[in-house]
Amino acid sequence: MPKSKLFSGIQPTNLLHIGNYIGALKQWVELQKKYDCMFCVVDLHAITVPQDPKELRQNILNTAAAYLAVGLDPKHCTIYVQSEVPQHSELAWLLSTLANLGELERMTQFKDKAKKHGERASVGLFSYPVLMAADILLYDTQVVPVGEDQMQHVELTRTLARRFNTRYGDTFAVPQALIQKVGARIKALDDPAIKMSKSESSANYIALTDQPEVIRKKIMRSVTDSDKYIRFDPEKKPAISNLITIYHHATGRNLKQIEQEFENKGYGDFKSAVAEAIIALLDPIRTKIENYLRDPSELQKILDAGRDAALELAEQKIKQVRDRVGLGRK
Ligand code: ATP
Ligand code: LTN
Repeated sequence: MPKSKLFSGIQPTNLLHIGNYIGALKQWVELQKKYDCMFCVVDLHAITVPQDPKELRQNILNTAAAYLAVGLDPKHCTIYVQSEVPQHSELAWLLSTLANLGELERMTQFKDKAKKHGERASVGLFSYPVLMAADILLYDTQVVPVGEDQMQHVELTRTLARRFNTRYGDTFAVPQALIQKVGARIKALDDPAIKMSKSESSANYIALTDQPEVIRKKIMRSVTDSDKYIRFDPEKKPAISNLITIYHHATGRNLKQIEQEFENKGYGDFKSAVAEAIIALLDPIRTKIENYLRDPSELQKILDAGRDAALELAEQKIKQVRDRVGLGRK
């Protein structure tokens, strides 16, 4: 039996953070042996909001280095940069002719980001989910591991796949999202009402490359809830529940064990334990990222091979799609 196809990606917009790790990368590492995986650095998605070209180039390498440092193994998966495989853009255009304005207007990520950018929000930000659908459908993907915030985009992808198949004949597999239960959405350290995000201020997140002192400071300064108990209750105690979730992922201890561990202790003790657990988790990852970036030749080789493998698959698929739609000449 061939393995099922899996696709996922992260935008190279800034330093990756523990939200990205818990919500995405950690799962990827576990999934890479079970599925036939493509892990993409989605730079075309990153430019839907303004990016500095020099920083973008660096962030592409940083993101790829993080993929490898957390344990993605190019023997088991294809790691590559989205813009180096132009078929993504072509398929996005073709799918955009099937997507309608109403369904794109309902996307909550667009609504949130458009609010921030107002009249200057780009058309690309609006059609972002169509490009994401193209990424997924280009490889006949069956499984898409993402955080909860991306669920709506995967739903749209399914709709577009079915619509295309109905109109032009069976062409695309209809993919499924794979969401992790605890920690699908890590919250910002300075505001548990919003998700941890690399596009916000640095007090909001812990980057995979943050030094131990920085991690300690950020956790000790993170907001807490009104009473003094360490209890998992995301409704009434969103800040502490968020730290418990992070602690759970860093140590492997379950929620009950964690509540018991801190039953008679205060926020100070709890926060120190969380900080030390994160430091222990990130120490080897940070060192590996630094090593890959110090001499990027190995990283470059892996990305070259990934690009070539992706190009071959993408070209086969796009030929089939052009043919189904009736584009060009025979
Ligand atoms: P940005 O804030 O720049 O838009 P981001 O930090 O949300 O970026 P993305 O590149 O959009 O990161 O997402 C990469 C992956 O990480 C996705 O699978 C997404 O669902 C997941 N992810 C992002 N933020 C979180 C979070 N706070 N908790 C859990 N998963 C997250
Ligand atoms: N939109 C995603 C990143 C992304 C993605 C994809 C994830 C772009 N293309 C395809 C899974 C599959 C995000 O996390 N913001």
